[in-house]
Amino acid sequence: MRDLFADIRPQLEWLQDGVALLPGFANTASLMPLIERVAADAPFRHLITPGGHRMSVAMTNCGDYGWCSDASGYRYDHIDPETNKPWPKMPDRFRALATAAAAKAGFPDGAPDACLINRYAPKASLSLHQDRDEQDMRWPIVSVSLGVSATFLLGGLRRSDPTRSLTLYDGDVLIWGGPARGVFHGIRRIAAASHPLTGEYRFNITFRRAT
Ligand code: MD3
Ligand code: FE
Repeated sequence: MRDLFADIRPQLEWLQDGVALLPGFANTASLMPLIERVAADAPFRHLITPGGHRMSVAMTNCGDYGWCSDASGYRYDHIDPETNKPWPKMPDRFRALATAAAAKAGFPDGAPDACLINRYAPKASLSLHQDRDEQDMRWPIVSVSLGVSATFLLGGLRRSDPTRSLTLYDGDVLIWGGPARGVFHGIRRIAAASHPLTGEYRFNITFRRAT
């Protein structure tokens, strides 16, 4: 019976408690110019972790708060430390996408005030971590994948919990709420590949409520 649906992607799939996938929900072709506009004012950069490592993922932010990392630690800041100016405004269409996706997964209220944009070149990766720098854990995290696909590692609440991998494709949107908010997760080394929209890159946009 199940194989009859093997060629159909559902509109919303619960991957586990608190994790919803909206396959291909985002119109990435229309999002890409908005990313470029943000990056024109707040260029992508490789942050340094508190442990002194240069991240292989390049990052920028838009919205009222941006995620920052340096020798002193992780934080959300209204000011971009590279430009000493506030982060670029979050495009209205970014906010509309994030709130629409959250509503589909059962979060009808609230809106993001922070938006982190990650850029992965071939061989870039993001090691297993939790996101715990946000003050508001009621609104979920909404993530949007663009361009080259990636292998996402989904673990549990403890670092030692087993992980499962899933492939994230261009346009996929994930919503992480409630019990899933604190799970360990990461991105495997990106393979050398090409996508018509982004070339060799993968982009990921995460929407959060930082305050
Ligand atoms: C689960 N980004 O920016 S998105 C991150 O594809 C991050 O760039 C990855 O992990 C990326 O922190 C993964 C999916 C994601 C994002 C945040 C989460 C999953 C999450 C926060 C809590 C639990
Ligand atoms: Fe994360």
